[in-house]
Amino acid sequence: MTSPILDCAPFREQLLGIASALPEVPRADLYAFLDTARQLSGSLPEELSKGLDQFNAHGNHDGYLLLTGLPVEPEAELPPTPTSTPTPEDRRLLNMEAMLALVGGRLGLLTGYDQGYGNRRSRSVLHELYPTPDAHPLSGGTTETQLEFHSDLNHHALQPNYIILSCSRADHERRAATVISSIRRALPRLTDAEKNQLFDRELPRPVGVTFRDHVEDPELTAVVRPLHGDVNDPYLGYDRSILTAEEPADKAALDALSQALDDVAEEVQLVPGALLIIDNFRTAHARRPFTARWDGKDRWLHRAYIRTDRDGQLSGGERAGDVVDFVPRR
Ligand SMILES: O=C(O)CCC(=O)C(=O)O
Ligand SMILES: [Fe+2]
Repeated sequence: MTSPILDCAPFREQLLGIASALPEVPRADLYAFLDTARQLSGSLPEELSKGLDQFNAHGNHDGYLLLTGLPVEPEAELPPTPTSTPTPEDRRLLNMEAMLALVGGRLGLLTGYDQGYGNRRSRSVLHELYPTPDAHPLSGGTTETQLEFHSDLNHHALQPNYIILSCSRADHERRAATVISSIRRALPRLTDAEKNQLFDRELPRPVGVTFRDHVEDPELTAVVRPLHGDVNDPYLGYDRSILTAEEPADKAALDALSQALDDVAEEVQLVPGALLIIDNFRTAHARRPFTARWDGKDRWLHRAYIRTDRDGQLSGGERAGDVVDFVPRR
């Protein structure tokens, strides 16, 4: 089994050189920034290009690719970890934002989704994840509670293929591991009966839970299929905090899936200079609790969602930087 970890320390200087050709203020003209990143991603170091293309074409057993040793700024040169959104439009490009855009540009189109938690509406393409004092309990801004297993936007018809998280700062105590469970690893732990029960089984998923004030109809539901796609190599649609079933057979099969995901969970510690690509169709992810200190040095990740031309995500004419409305999966 090939390792899901690729050490990029040998390419640091080369990557810094490529990043220096990117616009200095990414949010001043995001389309232009992302177009340039996409072009430049054609000339990434060969070993990195190969690893990304291979992962994009076939996925892997672990459901993620972790790049380490990327050229993050020295701690003293980083601005303080943000404490509120939006990101100032004139903030200069950070190295780990550049890495996110280059890697994402190689894989597909960076895409924003109209979403939010409570009244914290977000339509951004380049996200920031940092501790937030009054975070919605299902958001990445949480700290003291575990963020439970989920795949991002699994009830969205245009669910992104990949989530990329790049790290400028880790949490002080290095407790905030990202946890990933791959359906390719979990599937052999399910019986045929459980797999049959979950495959293409349509479970209603209330939309208002995370899209509270952005949908006209508060009763609106989407449909989530816990296993779907290719019956021999299925995709996963899962959210431990939200997805429930009424029928005993569904409940039992979901419990078995939940246990299997726990059994195969792998922890990834995001440290400065690390970039994690999560296969959002083949995994569920979670995050361990940690403690924020509010000293300007808290955990700070950059995140983007990537669409590819697979699974009905693109219909032609889309650009990196587009923001899509909420479309419930049916
Ligand atoms: O903070 C992390 O490591 C993951 C956060 C997450 O799951 C999310 O923001 O969707
Ligand atoms: Fe997530």
